[in-house]
Amino acid sequence: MKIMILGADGYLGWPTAVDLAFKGYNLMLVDNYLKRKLMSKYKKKPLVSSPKLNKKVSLLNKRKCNVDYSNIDCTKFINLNKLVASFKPDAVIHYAELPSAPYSMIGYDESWTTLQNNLQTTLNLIWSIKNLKKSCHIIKLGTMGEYGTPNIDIEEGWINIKHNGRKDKFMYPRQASSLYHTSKIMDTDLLWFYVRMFQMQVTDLMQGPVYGILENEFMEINNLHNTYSYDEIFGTVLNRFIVQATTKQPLTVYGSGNQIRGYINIKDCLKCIELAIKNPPDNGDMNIYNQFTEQFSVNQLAYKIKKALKKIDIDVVITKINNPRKEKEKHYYNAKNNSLMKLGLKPTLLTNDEIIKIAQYVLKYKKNIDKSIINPKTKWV
Ligand code: USQ
Repeated sequence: MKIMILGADGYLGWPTAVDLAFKGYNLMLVDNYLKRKLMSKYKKKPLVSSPKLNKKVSLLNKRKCNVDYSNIDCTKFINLNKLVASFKPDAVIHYAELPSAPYSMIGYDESWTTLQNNLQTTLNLIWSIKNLKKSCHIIKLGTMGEYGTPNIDIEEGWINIKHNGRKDKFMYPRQASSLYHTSKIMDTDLLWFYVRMFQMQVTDLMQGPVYGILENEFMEINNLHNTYSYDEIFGTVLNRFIVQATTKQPLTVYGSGNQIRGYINIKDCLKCIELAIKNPPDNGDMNIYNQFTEQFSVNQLAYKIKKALKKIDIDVVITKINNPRKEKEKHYYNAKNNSLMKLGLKPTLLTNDEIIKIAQYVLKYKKNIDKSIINPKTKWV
């Protein structure tokens, strides 16, 4: 099967490429390094740096993988259209979006860059696939944050509504709390519109905050690490907490810490991607799956880390700081996540061992940690 991965240099893109390459898929990796450029502009860096795709791909192909790469900018339609027409993918995994809520809230330029990059890439992909004149499954990484924190159960993508004696099925209401998350809502809407217009095949994976690293011998031996971010803009909460804990800094719980999210280990994210590849919707249909395995409040997460790391003699301090974001801190949260399990996902739960494994990885590269980039400076209002 020929698979194109947009955003193949990133935290999820690169491990996905390694995973699928060793499973024998024929891959085309695409990235224009926008995230690297922004990280360097805002003086942020990942825990361990890694080479660009040319080097990474040549190492994969030395191991008999079938992988090519291109560093085109997907916001330029001509480039993406040409690449799709020549590679003729059976599926495209679309990660090529700016993923940071804090980045999108810095100011006008950052909000526009997020909106423009994310929507233009999605629209260009839709039209490139339409021009291909062949069935091609778009697998788009969405986000649980599109739903926000409604006072009712969160369904998987769709909801049946009964109104004045009649009923119909609609997309579940979406109400995000950052411009980034709002750009993902607009993405979903675009895809759903064109599924109806062009009979496309789309899977939208509504992922919660992802954490951890892919333990992979090939990546380890060749120093081709995940881009594990821990800074205030590009790091997600669990990865940040582990870095704070291992450098003896207090875990920064924003506000009351009662905000609940659905979390997922990066290893499970890769399993979900393969399940999506193997279970495409019919033409003119859109699968929407909630991609998380467990729900916790930020406080519960912080205490889990404290408890686990005590076992390796790390004393964790937890502190509550003024919430730099505008989000509900006390709310109902009950999101469904049965679909991926029904397809075969066996969740990797956040056990003490899993937390310790991530901490041991971080400890190995402790000398690289820049403490000055951790504390939140970006405020929503
Ligand atoms: N939080 C803290 N302390 C921190 C950092 C975050 O308490 O030091 C809190 C936040 O206030 C929030 C929760 O932890 O309530 C999650 O924050 P996050 O930064 O881990 O996640 P978020 O900004 O929502 O975005 C991340 C990814 C994004 C993905 C999303 C899934 O950056 O790409 O779409 O997780 S979800 O949150 O379900 O929308």
